[in-house]
Amino acid sequence: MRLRFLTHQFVICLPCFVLLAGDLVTSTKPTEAAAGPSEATNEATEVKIKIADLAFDPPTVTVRAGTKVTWINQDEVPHTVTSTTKPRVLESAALDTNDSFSHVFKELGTYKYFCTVHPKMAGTVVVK
Ligand SMILES: [Cu+2]
Repeated sequence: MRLRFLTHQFVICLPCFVLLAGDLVTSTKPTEAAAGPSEATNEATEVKIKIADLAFDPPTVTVRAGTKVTWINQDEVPHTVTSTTKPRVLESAALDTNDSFSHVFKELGTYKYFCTVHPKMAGTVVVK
């Protein structure tokens, strides 16, 4: 009885675990690295932002200069990654499903962007 309960619980949590694992790759990598012994391990070299359900996920990321940020469209409709102000640091083509767009942020600053197809979709990359 007890064993069966545990097994049941495991099955329920497996998809959660997969989702969590996916999130860990994108959002907790810098945090994980921050616990490291030296400054060098503190720098994530790549951060991924998922585009799904008409939103950038996570909507805001904070990275160090030199970080490559990659957006991956996991939606059924096309999206763009476009700076809100000119000159446009970010100006992707329309990304179809599973297309991705990358940019290496070399200069400090706050980079706001949106989707030209769905202007209410907004995101921010903070480089510091
Ligand atoms: Cu869009």
